[in-house]
Amino acid sequence: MTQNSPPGHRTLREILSQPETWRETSRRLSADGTLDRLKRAFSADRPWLFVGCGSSYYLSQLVASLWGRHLHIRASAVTASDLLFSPEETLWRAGADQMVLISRSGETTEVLRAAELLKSPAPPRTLSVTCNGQTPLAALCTHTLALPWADEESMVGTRSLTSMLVAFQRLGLAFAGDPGMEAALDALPDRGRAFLQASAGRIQRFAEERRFTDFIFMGQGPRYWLAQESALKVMEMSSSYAQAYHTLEVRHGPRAIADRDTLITLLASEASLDEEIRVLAELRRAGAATCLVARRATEAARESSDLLIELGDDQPEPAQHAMSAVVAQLLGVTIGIRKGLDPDRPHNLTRAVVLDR
Ligand code: F1P
Repeated sequence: MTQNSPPGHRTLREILSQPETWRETSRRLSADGTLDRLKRAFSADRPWLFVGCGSSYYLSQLVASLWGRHLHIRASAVTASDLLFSPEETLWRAGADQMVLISRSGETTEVLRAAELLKSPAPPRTLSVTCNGQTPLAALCTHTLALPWADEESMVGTRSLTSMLVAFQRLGLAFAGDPGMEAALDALPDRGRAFLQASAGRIQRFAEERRFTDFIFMGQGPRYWLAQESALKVMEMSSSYAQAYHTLEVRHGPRAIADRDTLITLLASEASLDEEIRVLAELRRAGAATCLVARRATEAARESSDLLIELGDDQPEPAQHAMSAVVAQLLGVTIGIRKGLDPDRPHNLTRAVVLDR
């Protein structure tokens, strides 16, 4: 790729390549025995602590939430900085002796420091999950799960995050089998490709045609962490102001910013669909534009949204999170380009935060 490629070209290409990286992730992890190896080294019966920064922190929270909710594996997550600043309290709260350090680059200083801290006095079982196996992080951990095929040329992480999510979903299933979820992850690459064919153009056109200055992403349960990741993508790629809330929390103050310059995106969950759509409808009546990502297009879903993205209702919900994450990636890259920015080279960002040590 030359330096002269059009703005956002690389990022967009990587966003659209995700179904293939999901396929590769599932194929490699079972073909090379990684899942069996990790299943033998770690335990589903002991608590886990996930650690990361930025997108890797949101992924940590998302996976901890999904493992607990669907697989009954006890897991929690912290930022690397919280572990560094208050290690005793953090480790006591988590009660974990299996640590997962997530870093796409494997170079983020805070994560490296956290891995160093965990080595003493008694080294626990530590798993580094990264898209670059040849990093200092891997050297500091007892085990490594590397997904180099999912790494990006771009600065902003897109397919790396969703592919690490698929890897964690596969690992969770290795511990606590769920045939329905296994089948849904097998089908995910084809579903993802069909989803992009049906929805990518609609999301891009919507983001090109409408002008927004503020963005709110809403979700409940695990989707709250997807909402955080979504807001970060829009911030990074389009230098816009984006926030994330638990859906029903938006009534408790944030709705004050809802007007015609605000885009509010709901990542809806089936269990709370009616309640969440009520919030979305209220915000639309307050003047905001609304985007709804949901399993099915009910009448209320259609009435409350300017852009409705359907995921399909014939797959388990956790198998759809990777596809849900793509919506904000496409919004971010399209809005960044429309604002005259280059999402391949976001303002003030580096690929990883590497500090003087
Ligand atoms: C973590 C991270 C990214 C963010 C930014 C700085 O990177 O916070 O999520 O987009 O570019 O670094 P990593 O530890 O996952 O490599």
